[in-house]
Amino acid sequence: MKTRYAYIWLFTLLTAAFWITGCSRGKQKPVWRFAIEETRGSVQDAYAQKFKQLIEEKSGDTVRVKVYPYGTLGTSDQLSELLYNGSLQFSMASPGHIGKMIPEVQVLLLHYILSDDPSINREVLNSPEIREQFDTLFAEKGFKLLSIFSEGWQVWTANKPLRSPEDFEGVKFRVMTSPLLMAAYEAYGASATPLAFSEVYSALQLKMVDGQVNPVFAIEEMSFYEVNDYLIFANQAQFYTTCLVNRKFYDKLTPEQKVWVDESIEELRDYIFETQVKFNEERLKTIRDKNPSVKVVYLEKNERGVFREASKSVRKMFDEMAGPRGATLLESIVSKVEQLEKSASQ
Ligand code: 6CS
Repeated sequence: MKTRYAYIWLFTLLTAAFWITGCSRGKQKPVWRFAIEETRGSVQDAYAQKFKQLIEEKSGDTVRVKVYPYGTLGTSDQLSELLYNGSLQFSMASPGHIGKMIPEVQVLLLHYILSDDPSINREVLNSPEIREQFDTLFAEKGFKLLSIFSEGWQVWTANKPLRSPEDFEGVKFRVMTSPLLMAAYEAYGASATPLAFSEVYSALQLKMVDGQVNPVFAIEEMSFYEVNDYLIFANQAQFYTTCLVNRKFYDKLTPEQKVWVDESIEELRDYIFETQVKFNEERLKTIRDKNPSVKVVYLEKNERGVFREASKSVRKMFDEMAGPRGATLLESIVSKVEQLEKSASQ
């Protein structure tokens, strides 16, 4: 752990030195540093690589984007610190981790709040009235929110089927580090254990935890299917992440550079939606090929209904943790989902 902190400090110092020497001489091509919370080949990597390609093209190769995959700089919490202090210019920040710093964004972790239809959710989370609320919350912490996007359904993995809250009794279940996620799984009867992403595989292997939750592509990428042989789809929530830029850095960009960033983010919207669908479908096949003893369970409507009921108590906790602005955000999301579902059914 000490080594990790020392490395982060060293990275910060080297970055500062680079900017002071390189930029003051005005000779170096600027490097925009972009950290992701996942490894190469992941959904976040696809996003960052496409962003790199678009920025480098739009800038006529006058700007370089360097992508740092998970494991090269630190945990999600450490990436947020580096983004905050300006050592990184861009970073992914999942609500399951950054929710400790901005409690209101934990709204994206609540179960059975959004629609079963991911394209409706996409519209909801991109609607101006909801984006405005998120934008303010991130801006107050020194970040500019560039996008919120889904990485697919959150799928439970364990060594037994989890079809009811009774099945969760006594199950040690790994969650991301947000307190709301702990409450969400404790409401189902599990004993929730917050851990960094990098620690999950060994925790499962050493039986410190019995199960965890992540999208299919991440279950494949992190090899969780080697240590858990049930994949359970309860469609309780999708995995959402946010793409952030350091606000001071963005504010100092030239109008032209801001256009490159804004246009690239806009162009990434459809690309990443389609990419995550493709990755999750393909990787489910890969998991089945690599571990034929994996069993995939899709919960029935009535089984999901039981979890839906159990999840309701967590909304009160969210109100307590996230206060009035969190409550307003939740209300806006729920009513927008209702409105869009209604018009889709007409
Ligand atoms: O479970 C986690 O901690 C991580 N899961 C994904 C899919 N992305 C980043 C996050 O940190």
